[in-house]
Amino acid sequence: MSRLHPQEPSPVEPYRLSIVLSTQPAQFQAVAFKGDLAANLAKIAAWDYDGVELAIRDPRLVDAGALCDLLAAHRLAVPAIGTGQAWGEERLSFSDPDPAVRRAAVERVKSHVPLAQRLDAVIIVGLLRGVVQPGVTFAQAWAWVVDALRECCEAAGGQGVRLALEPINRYETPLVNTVAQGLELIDAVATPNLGLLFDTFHANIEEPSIEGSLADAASRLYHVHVADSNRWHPGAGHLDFAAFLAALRATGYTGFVSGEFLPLPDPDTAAQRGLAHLRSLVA
Ligand code: LER
Ligand code: MN
Repeated sequence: MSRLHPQEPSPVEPYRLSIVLSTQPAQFQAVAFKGDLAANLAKIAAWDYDGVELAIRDPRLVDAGALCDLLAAHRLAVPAIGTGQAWGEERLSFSDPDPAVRRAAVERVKSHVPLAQRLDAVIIVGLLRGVVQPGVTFAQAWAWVVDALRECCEAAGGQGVRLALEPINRYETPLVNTVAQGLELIDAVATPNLGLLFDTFHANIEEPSIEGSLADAASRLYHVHVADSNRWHPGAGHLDFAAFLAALRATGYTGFVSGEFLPLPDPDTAAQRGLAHLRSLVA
């Protein structure tokens, strides 16, 4: 299957598919691939994914030259860099009451910019925004997140890099659960290089209509995560991915659709079944 240039989506297969790959050990469960980077990239390319989304806790731990060589050897694009491990492993966040922690979170996001620019990847802000901590009001947490995003977006924008804010379900954070709240935050930050990441798993919990909220996100849709209703691979739950892909197409989105799902029944099977299910719907 031929890979597509970003500006030239095929009318037959408008979606390029990627899968989340962690460059370091991580506790977050919905990442199919952790461990041996070279072996995982080889497998993912052999299955005919078009790209990998890299979950990177700290760019200082990544040998960018070796990584780029491997990606080029396997002809894999990197549509996005995930930053949530800095929350999951280190508890860095934009909304921590400790200013030193907020500063470290902002600096961590800024430190992703050179690699993001090199790979032409968006930087994802998921759980790095944090939660509303005890003793902090929602308004205060929101204001800290606005300030942090503005600073990160200004630093990234100078290098032509975009940030994608991910609405996340209420069981993980109260800060931006829906597309509507995400658009409100984007308006408050008021920078041109901040958009949304739409994740079907979170949307299935939070959005009144998955297709309706996709349409609302359209002009600011920078990246997409797919997992089924049970966070297994697409096809393993009850989400209607044919309707989802049709609604996505209607937005004019031509970016990547990135698998972020549980490695079940095992990572290789999940990756292959998820890819096969999505491709069967657009074939
Ligand atoms: C990250 O992309 C995500 O979807 C969150 O559930 C992380 O906790
Ligand atoms: Mn996600």
